[in-house]
Amino acid sequence: MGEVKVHGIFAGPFNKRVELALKLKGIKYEYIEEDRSNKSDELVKYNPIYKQVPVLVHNGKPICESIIILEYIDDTWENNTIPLLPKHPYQRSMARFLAKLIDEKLMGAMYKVCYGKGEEREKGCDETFEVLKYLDNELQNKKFFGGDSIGFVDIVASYIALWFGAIQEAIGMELLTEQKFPKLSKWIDEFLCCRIVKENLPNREVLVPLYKAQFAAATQKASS
Ligand SMILES: N[C@@H](CCC(=O)N[C@@H](CS)C(=O)NCC(=O)O)C(=O)O
Repeated sequence: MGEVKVHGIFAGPFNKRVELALKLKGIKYEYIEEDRSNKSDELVKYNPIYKQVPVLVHNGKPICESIIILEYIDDTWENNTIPLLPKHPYQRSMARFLAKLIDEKLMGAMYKVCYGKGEEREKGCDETFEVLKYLDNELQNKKFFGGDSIGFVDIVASYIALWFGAIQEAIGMELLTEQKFPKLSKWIDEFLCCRIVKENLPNREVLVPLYKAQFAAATQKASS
């Protein structure tokens, strides 16, 4: 197994993906909390371009970017557990496509919803609905995106299960409703009920004030 370390920040959606994957695989790791305003020398050394968390350090070698780290974890510890990514090449590609859709399209759209005004914000809402609808259809009658158990896409989509709801509450908008997205809503309930998820993700009640403060600071900065 070797020495495994994860650099993260409290309640960070990207490092929580990595931690969830390690927990699901039963890999022990040391967690190193970073301070966003005073990043450690190790973080800057390990991720010199982006200087962001998460960084996974395995036997002294750093790996950056949450999705790349998830694939590394799956490839490195493949013997002892259910794989995170499907084996079939087409399904693997689809899983990677959905992960990219969440990270680029959905998060980009939510940025417009949170920080945009007027038309920009409306565009953000439309784009958000488009991705959520796609994901809702993608679930078909499966319990998880990965089938009967949590897989790669479920871990990436933990952002939707938890952080998305907290952001909605913080900005006072309800975009993901059971009526509009019944399958995705059911998936959120199933996902958040899993022991490993409950034990390792932060409480929504903790996230909402953090986002409220973040949005209030951005509004104040924009108006000053
Ligand atoms: N695409 C990256 C995003 C990582 C990211 O945005 N990390 C944030 C924390 S949630 C960060 O380190 N922010 C600090 C900064 O940018 O200064 C990934 O998937 O790992």
